[in-house]
Amino acid sequence: MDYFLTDEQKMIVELARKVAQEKIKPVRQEFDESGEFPWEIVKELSQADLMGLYIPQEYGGFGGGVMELCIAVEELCKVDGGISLSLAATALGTFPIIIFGTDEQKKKYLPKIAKGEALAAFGLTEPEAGSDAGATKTTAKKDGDFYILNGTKCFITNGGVADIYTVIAMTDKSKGSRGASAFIVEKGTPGFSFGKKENKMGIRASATCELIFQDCKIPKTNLLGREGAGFIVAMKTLDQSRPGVAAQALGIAAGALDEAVEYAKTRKQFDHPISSFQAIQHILANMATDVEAARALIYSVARAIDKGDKDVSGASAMCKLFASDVAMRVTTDAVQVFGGYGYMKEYPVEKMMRDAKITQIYEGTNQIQRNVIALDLIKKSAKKK
Ligand code: COS
Repeated sequence: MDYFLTDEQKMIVELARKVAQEKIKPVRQEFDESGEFPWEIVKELSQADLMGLYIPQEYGGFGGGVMELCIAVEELCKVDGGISLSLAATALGTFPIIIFGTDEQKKKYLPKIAKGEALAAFGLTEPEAGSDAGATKTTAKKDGDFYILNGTKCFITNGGVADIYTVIAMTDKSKGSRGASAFIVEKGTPGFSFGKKENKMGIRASATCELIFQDCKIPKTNLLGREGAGFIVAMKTLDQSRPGVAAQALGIAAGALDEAVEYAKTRKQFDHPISSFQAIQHILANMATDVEAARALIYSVARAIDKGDKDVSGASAMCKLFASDVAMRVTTDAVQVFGGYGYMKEYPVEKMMRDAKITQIYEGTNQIQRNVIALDLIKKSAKKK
């Protein structure tokens, strides 16, 4: 289908495809096995000017939006769903600064991120505050011109490798989620260290680790938005970033579909390529329909966000819910089309299936996405009356 991308967007797709095919594909298996962080690919993404796609031009970025981010992530994830997270997770950590940062904060942090000189990460999740983001335990106590942070964040993508962290902490526990605030914390700040690096099922080339704050003193100028607005900062950030996770899922699914079609054309059984059997054709047809439907939804929501639609919580959650379920179905079917070979590490589809799973979990489980969609639906129906 032709989604009528602009010439600039077509160029982004081409650039991302080139990096994916020439730089990522040859090393994807190696990084999956080692679980090392792919610094050499971050360099390639920076040199291709892909790290600043969604950052405004006045702060050194390309000046695109969620759509530009999504098409790049999709293209990269067709080849590898983990390596390109250096870009997508940086976007998640950067959106709070773009949406809520002051001009000074933007000038200080965005140009470095746009050039690929600094990665970012988003610190919301805690051992006891996953789906229940409002149950944050990390505290930020005001002390003159500073805040003192204490607590632990877990499962933080780009944890340890990022230089800039946007972190949610409680400034007033008595107010519940209205007592949360958002802060920018720089790597190297005394009292800020990293804990366990996670050994994951998939997206193994992305860095995931704990953030530990022990009397970590940060200037009050690092507060994002106003005190008490941290929960809203987190929710608005997720509204904007969930289409990016959906694009990751879409890329993984589209990559698996391509692999399955190629394999079905070459694999012979009963003297015929298995692509000639209707049983296989129907699997491929379902996979292709799923992929196209996910793409259509993601592109339309990304375009709506970029055009300034602020009422996107439900639609953004739909993107992630639908595309991640598609990724799981399509990659599982790709393994099925490959048969026994699909289960083996010599072929890429088993990794795609492992990489797909996380998209149903992070940035809110799909159960949480359904809650968000349903609440939005009910709220809007009440307004109509
Ligand atoms: N935009 C603006 N405001 C929002 C909002 C959004 N997207 N979502 C919620 N709010 C507001 C609500 O309107 C409410 O405001 P009032 O107090 O003025 O009524 C406030 O925030 C609290 O909302 P709610 O009562 O719905 O909060 P809950 O504690 O019930 O939590 C969910 C809501 C479950 C949606 C939230 O905790 C969530 O998104 N959890 C998943 C978090 C997540 O994605 N974690 C993954 C880690 S990040 S990789």
